[in-house]
Formats: sequence, C-alpha cells, structure tokens
Amino acid sequence: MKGEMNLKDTIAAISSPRGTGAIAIIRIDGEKSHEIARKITGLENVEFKRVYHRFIKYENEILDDANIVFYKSPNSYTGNDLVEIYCHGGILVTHRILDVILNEGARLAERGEFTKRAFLNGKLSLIQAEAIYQIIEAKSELSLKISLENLRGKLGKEIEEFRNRLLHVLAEIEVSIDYPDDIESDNNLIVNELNEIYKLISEKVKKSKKGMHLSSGIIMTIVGKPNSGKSTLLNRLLYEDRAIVTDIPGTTRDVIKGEIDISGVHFVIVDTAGIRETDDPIEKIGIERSLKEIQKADIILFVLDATTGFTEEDSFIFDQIKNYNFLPVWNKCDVGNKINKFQEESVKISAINGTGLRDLERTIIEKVRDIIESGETSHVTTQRQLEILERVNQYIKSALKNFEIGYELDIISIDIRKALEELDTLLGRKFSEDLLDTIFSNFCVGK
Ligand SMILES: Nc1nc2c(ncn2[C@@H]2O[C@H](COP(=O)(O)OP(=O)(O)OP(=O)(O)O)[C@@H](O)[C@H]2O)c(=O)[nH]1
Ligand SMILES: [Mg+2]
Repeated sequence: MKGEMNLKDTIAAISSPRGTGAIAIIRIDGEKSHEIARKITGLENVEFKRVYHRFIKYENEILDDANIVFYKSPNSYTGNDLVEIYCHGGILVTHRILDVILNEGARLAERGEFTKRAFLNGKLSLIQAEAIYQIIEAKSELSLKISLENLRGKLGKEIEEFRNRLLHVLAEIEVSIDYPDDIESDNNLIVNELNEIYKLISEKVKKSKKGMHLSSGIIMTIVGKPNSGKSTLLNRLLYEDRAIVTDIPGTTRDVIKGEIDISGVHFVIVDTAGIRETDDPIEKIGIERSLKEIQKADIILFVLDATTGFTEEDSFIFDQIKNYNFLPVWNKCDVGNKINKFQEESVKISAINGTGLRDLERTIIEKVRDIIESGETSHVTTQRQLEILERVNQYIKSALKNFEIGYELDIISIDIRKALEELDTLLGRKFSEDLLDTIFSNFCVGK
C-alpha cells in the first residue's frame, strides 16, 4: 500500500472472492459513492440501509439485475458514505460494473483500505482491525473464537486497563516529584503496583505465545521404529496417501507434514523416519531429523508394533521421548497382540483398517487439553502486539531496577512514559503510516 493515500478519494472493489459465485459484492466508499450508485441505478431520494432491487444501467446498456444498499456517514463500516451492490457473481458481470464505477470517478481500493478507513474514522481500534484479518484467516475454531473476542473488544479493554494503571503510577510519581514529603511510603506503593502490572503483562505474554502457537497448529509428531506403521497412520489421519508406505523398514527418510482438525483443534502432523541403528548414510540423516522433530513436538505418538511387541529398538526410542508429552499407540492390532508394555495408558489401533482411530483422536485431545485451555483465554494474536507487550515489560523492569538503585523519580518516570507510548501504539492511539501499511497490506482487496 502506498503511504500517501487520499482519504477523500472514492474507492471501489469487489469484496467477494475472485471467480464465479452465486452473488458478488461490490463496495464503493467515499464522497462520490452515493452519486455514482444513484447514476447507475436510477435511484433518487434513497432511504439509507434499505435494500433496493434495481437494474444496473450505464449509457443505456443493462449491466445486471442487482440489490443495492446505501449507507450514510457515519453509520457505515468505514464511517464514510458507502454503497454495497449485490450482483450476480460472474467474473464478467462484476468486472463490467466495477469498470463503470471506476469510469465515474472512483479508484480501485488497495488491500484492506475499507478497514483502514474504518480505523482512521474511529469505527474500530487497531486491535479490532487486526482481529478482522484474523477472523478471515482463522484455521481452527479456537483461533476464530479468540479473534471474535478481540473484535468484540475484550483484549482492548484489558490493554486499556494496563494503560490506566500505568498512567496512575505516572501521576503518583509526578505528585511525589512535586511534593517530596513522605516519599518513602509512596515509593513502596508505586513499586508494588509496578510489580503487579509486570506480573499481569508477563502472564498475558505467556498465554499469548501459547495461544498464537495453538492457532498455527498443535505439533503432533509420529515416532517409532521402522515398519511400525507410522506413515500408514499419517495417511489414515489425513485421509490422503501423503507418505510412501512399504513393508521395507526404513521407507520414510524425510520429515513429512500434513494438517488436520480434530474436534475443532488444528494439528500439524509430522511423520518421521523410523529410528534404529543403521549404516545407511541417508537413513542416518533421516533419523537425526526425527530426533530433532521430537524436541519441537507438543505431543508425540509413539507407534509400537503389536506383531513384534516392545523391543530393544523401542526401548531406545522410549529413552529419547520419555520426558516429553507422549502417547503410546499399539498398531497392527488387527494381526498382532504382543502388547507387553503401556497396557493401561496406550491406545490400540489398526492404522490399516481404521479400528481404534476415534479412540486415538479422543485420547490425543485429552493429552493436549492443557495447551488448548491455555489458548482459550483472551490473548494478543499478532507478532506486533506480542512484541509491544514484551517491550512494555522491559520498560517496567527497568523502572523497577532504577527504583532499587535509588535513582531520582524523574529518571524513573522516563521508562514509564515509554511503556505508556508502547501501549498507545498497541491500541492504535498512536500510529505511523508505515505501521498501518504493514497491517492492512495483509488484508484482501475489498475488505
Ligand atoms: N496388518 C497391518 N499392517 C500394517 C498396519 N499399519 C501398517 N502396516 C504395514 O506395515 C508396513 C510398514 O508400514 P509403514 O507405514 O510404511 O511403516 P513406517 O513406520 O512408516 O515405516 P518406516 O517409514 O520405514 O519407518 C506396511 O506394509 C504397512 O502396510 C496395520 O495397522 N495393520
Ligand atoms: Mg514411514
């Protein structure tokens, strides 16, 4: 998005997805939007927010049969005069209508420009604008839920609360500077309050990291000895022949990934090379990668072969994973029953015919319950927001340290002011054109 964009411009875009569909939505925003829409619909004296059904005509040619809604500033998504046209969703039809609108003086909207205008007109906070992007992008029910909460303003309120408390601290400091009597007791109050805010923000950062990690997918890694059926299980969970399966041990050499949803939770499944002693240099590299994947996993499916029982090789793998969140899975239960370890805590399946799969999914969800619940509380959802909160806490920490050293209050107040500035940027009270460009250029055109 270019920096210097005129807010007075009338902009237009197709807001529905590209391609053919039942209905397409064209939006026009800005001073001339009503005039243009009146011209192509023949409507006069329109009632706002009412659906009109009219033919779209231009220079005596009929372009489509459509529904049109006029919104009057400030009562629109953007806060400006806005028109939405619901026309037939053909590529040609929509482009012809859009062309006419552009011909009449509108220009093509940039990515996210409607939402940017909404922000600049005070219809949305920056956190809410970011939430809108994330609602559109949400891959799991959980991240959708958090983004909807953020749109509703829950996170913004919590951040406002941090800001108000810091502002109060700053006011206290300023009073102490002006009236230096009894500073000792005041300082204690200030230090306690700063510690309290620091604690709350740290918790928020921690939860946010977990939650953000969760929305990109819980990492579930399948490990086990060669030929235990790991790749068969991956394919089964993905409903797709992703990984090569053969009866030759050592088939999988590279790390293979796929994504699925289990009970509304998004997972990244990772299939790895079977772990064993080997002289094959390629297989060795694969095994090294498997061991690395173990460290990144949120949950490990430890696939055991019910036709061989628990072997030396399994025992070696067990040593590698025992300190992680792992779930023993006895596979090939259709043909074997040598279940000589983890009788109670394991799940018994046949990856090849699908028995036990529902039970496996249920147990997986149980095993990651903590992670899911930590992600359910309100949290920041973008890297920008997270980094700001971390910086706020650095300033608070520095202020606390300066108290300890015994610096003058006016020096301490510098950190508090910086922390407040950061919170203002988070809330969008303070912003630069560059920041807005970075945020809104992620959006689709027409949003
Ligand atoms: N009977 C039976 N055979 C299975 C089952 N799951 C996998 N197999 C067979 O076991 C063999 C190995 O399966 P893979 O999925 O390639 O095993 P893997 O663990 O990925 O093996 P590597 O990639 O070599 O580590 C294949 O012949 C599969 O058809 C099962 O549940 N029952
Ligand atoms: Mg494999």
